[in-house]
Amino acid sequence: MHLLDTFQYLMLLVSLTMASGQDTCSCEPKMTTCNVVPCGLPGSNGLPGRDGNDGPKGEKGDRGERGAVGPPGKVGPMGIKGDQGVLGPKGPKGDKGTNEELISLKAQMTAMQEEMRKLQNLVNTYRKVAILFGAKIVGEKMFMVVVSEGTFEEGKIICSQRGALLPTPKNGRENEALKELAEQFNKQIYLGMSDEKTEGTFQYLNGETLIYNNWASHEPNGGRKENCVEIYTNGKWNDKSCTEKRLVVCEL
Ligand code: MMA
Ligand code: CA
Repeated sequence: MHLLDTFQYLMLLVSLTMASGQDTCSCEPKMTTCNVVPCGLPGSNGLPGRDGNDGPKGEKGDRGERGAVGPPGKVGPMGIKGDQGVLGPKGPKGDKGTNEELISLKAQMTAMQEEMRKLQNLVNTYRKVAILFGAKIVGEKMFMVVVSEGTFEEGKIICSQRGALLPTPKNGRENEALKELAEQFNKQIYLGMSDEKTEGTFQYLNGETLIYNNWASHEPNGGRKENCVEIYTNGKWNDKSCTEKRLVVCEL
């Protein structure tokens, strides 16, 4: 009983001290009516209230800073062809020809030389044959007696049948060779020319103009009656009727 009294007494003192230490009283008015204990101990703070509603929309902000560089775009169309480049440097020297090629070429040369030699021998043989048969060879031309007598027209046919022509001496050497035949047979020979087409203008039978002549003095003098040409045994030329019989000589 004695302890309880002491405790109650102490509690009373604490309460009085605390009450007198406060400047204002935040108690409810009802509490002030309290006679013995004017205010209770203050309660702990309550929980925070709910968030308020959204505020009004703010003003437009300032322009942002320039962004980073974007990725590259698609490849563009092909450009026009460029100019030709400058000449490149000279290439290296080629390989030396093979020995086999050289040997082959030499063999071909030797074969050709042998062929040439055979042909030359054959030509020489034919020349001898032609001379044996009385032919006159002048350079690449050959005159040959074929028939002892024939007119101009007959002679043309005879030579043509042998793949030859009536003789046409075109220089002094050729004329001399033909003259020797005339001299040898002691007969005049018709030449392969005429002025039948154009009186007074003698032409070769292919129509070309004469490039050489050996007219005797005062020849040609026969007019329209003498359209052919004969070579005398002295080598001189005379215009003559075409229907005489003459030594037929052909030219090859
Ligand atoms: C013959 C005849 C002519 C020639 C003369 C030359 C008489 O005619 O061959 O063609 O011109 O002789 O004297
Ligand atoms: Ca004449």
